[in-house]
Amino acid sequence: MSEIILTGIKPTGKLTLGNYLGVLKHLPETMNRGKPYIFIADLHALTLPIDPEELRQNSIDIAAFYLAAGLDPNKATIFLQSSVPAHAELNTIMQNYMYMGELSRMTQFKDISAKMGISKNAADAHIGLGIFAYPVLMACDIVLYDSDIVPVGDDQTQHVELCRDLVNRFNHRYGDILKMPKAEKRKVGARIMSLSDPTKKMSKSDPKGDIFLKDDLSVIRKKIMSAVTDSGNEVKYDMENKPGVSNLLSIYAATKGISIEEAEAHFAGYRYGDFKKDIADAVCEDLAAFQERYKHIIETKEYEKVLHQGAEQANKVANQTLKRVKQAVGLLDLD
Ligand code: ATP
Ligand code: LTN
Repeated sequence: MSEIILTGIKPTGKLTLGNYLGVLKHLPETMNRGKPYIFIADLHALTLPIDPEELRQNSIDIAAFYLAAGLDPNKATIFLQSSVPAHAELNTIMQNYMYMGELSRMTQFKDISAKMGISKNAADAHIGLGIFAYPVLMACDIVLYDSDIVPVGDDQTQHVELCRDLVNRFNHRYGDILKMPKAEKRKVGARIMSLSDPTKKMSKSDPKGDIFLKDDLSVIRKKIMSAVTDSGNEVKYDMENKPGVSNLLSIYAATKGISIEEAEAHFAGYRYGDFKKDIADAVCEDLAAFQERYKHIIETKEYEKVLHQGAEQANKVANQTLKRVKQAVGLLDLD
């Protein structure tokens, strides 16, 4: 069955190995399954403070990374969220159908609020409305394209669940208007942890000695070789007691496209030093080709044409859904 597959990355910082192994590397497979819509969530990037020039550069980088990962712009629609106004317009409608209670329970919002030192006294907090309402816009991104499948890392599944609740609520009230999506999480690589603190997610907006996709290969190798391991000397997957070793095993398995058990079997009897060296070799080999393609795309500015073409296709589809929703809720259609 042909599926509609949609996902996005927000241009909030330099992309990490977590973004690559969790999502980017697997995007080309979506082209064999159905119709992919792959976008740059630039409106979402504004939910936290960001320098305008950095936002522009990060957005170009993500477009180039999508192409470098192997997405074919003739099979996948690749676009900027901000070049499809229907996202913002649907957001204005849908914000009325999501509840403040459910939004305030989202882990991402709670984590960011805690980081900004905000706890109970939200009324005094200098925290933008956008970060609170983040899942409303994300739900709009998803439903605008009648998406069936939303491939995301571990941290985003909660937002997709909220989108499903919204679809249920909206359809219950207005009939069968929105398509029900489903999150798809990878078995291996859905949550790559920081190399210096393997109890924390490897994250581009809160980097902790993490691997960036644009790092020189020599730097990547060095970072892997100095990754935190654990006491003992056995290479074994045990996230609770051996988070460092387990994370490195996940990185290896996700890079090679094998299971954790296969990775464990490969490293049976290895010492930590040789274990890390093998992982550094595997990651560098994979990223070398990816970085070459990225450089070429940046030089030729191939992404410009792709984003124009993508915007045109995305607008057509998104506007149809928006029209359907406007009619359903009772907004006058003067066409
Ligand atoms: P931020 O730090 O700004 O929240 P992020 O690094 O988490 O950013 P996103 O733009 O939120 O990146 O994520 C893009 C995609 O990459 C999402 O599907 C997300 O789940 C996935 N992803 C992000 N970090 C990881 C990670 N450490 N392991 C696996 N997947 C990840
Ligand atoms: N919230 C996501 C980015 C994102 C997204 C989406 C992913 C915005 N809209 C719709 C999937 C579907 C993130 O932080 N990675």
